Amino acid sequence: MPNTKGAGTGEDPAVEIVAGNGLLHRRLFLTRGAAMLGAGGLGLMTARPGGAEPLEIPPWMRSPGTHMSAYGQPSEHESDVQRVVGGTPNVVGSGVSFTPHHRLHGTITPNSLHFERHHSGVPSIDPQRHRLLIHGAVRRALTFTTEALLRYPTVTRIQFLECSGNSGQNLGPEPPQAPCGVIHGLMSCSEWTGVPLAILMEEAGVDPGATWVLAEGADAAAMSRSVPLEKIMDDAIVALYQNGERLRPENGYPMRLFLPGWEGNMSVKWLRRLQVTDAPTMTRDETSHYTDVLLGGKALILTFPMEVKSVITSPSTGLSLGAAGLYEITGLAWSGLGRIRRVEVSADGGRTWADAALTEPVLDKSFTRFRMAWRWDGGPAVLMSRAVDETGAVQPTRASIVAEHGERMNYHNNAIQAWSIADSGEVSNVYA
Ligand SMILES: Nc1nc2c(c(=O)[nH]1)N[C@H]1C(S)=C(S)[C@@H](COP(=O)(O)O)O[C@H]1N2
Ligand SMILES: [Mo]
Repeated sequence: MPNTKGAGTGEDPAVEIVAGNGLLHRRLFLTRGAAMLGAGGLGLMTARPGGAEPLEIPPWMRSPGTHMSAYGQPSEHESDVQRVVGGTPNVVGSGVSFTPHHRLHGTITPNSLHFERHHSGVPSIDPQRHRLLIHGAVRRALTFTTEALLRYPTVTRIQFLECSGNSGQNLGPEPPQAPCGVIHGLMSCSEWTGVPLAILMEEAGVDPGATWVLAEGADAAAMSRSVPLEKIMDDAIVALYQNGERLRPENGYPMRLFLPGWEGNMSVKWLRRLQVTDAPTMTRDETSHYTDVLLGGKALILTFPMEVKSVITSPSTGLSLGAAGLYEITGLAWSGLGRIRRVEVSADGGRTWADAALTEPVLDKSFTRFRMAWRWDGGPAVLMSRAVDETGAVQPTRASIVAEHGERMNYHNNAIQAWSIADSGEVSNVYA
């Protein structure tokens, strides 16, 4: 791998090329980085060396601004940063809305932009009438009001939620030319606060020999999934708060099951019933859907974790590069099996790779933001990212997933995403 100080840049010997087609050492983002970007003549951004001209006094400085507001809204200049809403033809209330990751930064998804997946619309639930029942193979069945649950001890964790259908479009024969947030927008990351289910299960007294729990939602679909008791007792919560405020109706108000790292479908929203059993119930949602076809027509069922994955959110389709020069390549990496250990980036379609900088904190089963400095020479490039998690699992190629499952696979696509940059700066989705 090339590792030559200053090679090819001609300006600053500290600018170290770390891989083909202009990838620069992540040191650029550390202490000296900022100064170097200006001093190095890398053509970054548009800041002009300061002249002596005084700044104008704009209209908004000439009179006081508007009043306080009871519930804040984004700037009117950002009103086009929205979820992309899609429905299922002829099925009332069924559909998805996608988080516009190509317009966001950091790792926390604002509640108003959290993705949605509903099988039968968003129920309008009166929290006073809602009940959560724990029953089945327990010493005593328990019914909780919302008010009662709000008095239990809670835990708070920053974790992602990803639909197992996320990125499924990329398994089709042609790469979809849609924004990053539409191809990969069935995932979001929030700070979730809720009651550990272990506490509630201990109160109910689980029978020895019980191994599974059926979770059912209070929507018109009564969506339900079977969850191994081990997961319920490990890190499952009944989530009540999302990024500090009570859950939004579309994300499960007044309470949802939240299963860190597992396919989104199992985090049953509007949770109303947990039945302790000694086998999976084999509900509609875990047999007809959410199964992973294999070549030859067999299918895997009950495949729970969302495995190691990453995606470059900028640059990505729909965004266009301007002049040649220095760019920040940035994106998200996550794993349902633990922390992200490493993210590598390639600018030459996977021939050479270099380590991206990971933004702290790198949390368990959470989004991790990565950054890579890139000097675009104005020619064609193919950008890719490849994540490794703390179990050592490496994000696979699309080709390896297709070899195992064929192109009829819909779920659990954690393949490497490639974005092609044309001379014009236009970005498109390619299979590489
Ligand atoms: N009761 C109920 N729970 C549900 C669903 C649903 O339609 N009904 N959708 C599931 C699916 S497929 C996913 S991916 C996640 C989506 O959660 P979100 O809408 O909060 O993003 O919720 C899951 N829980
Ligand atoms: Mo989903």
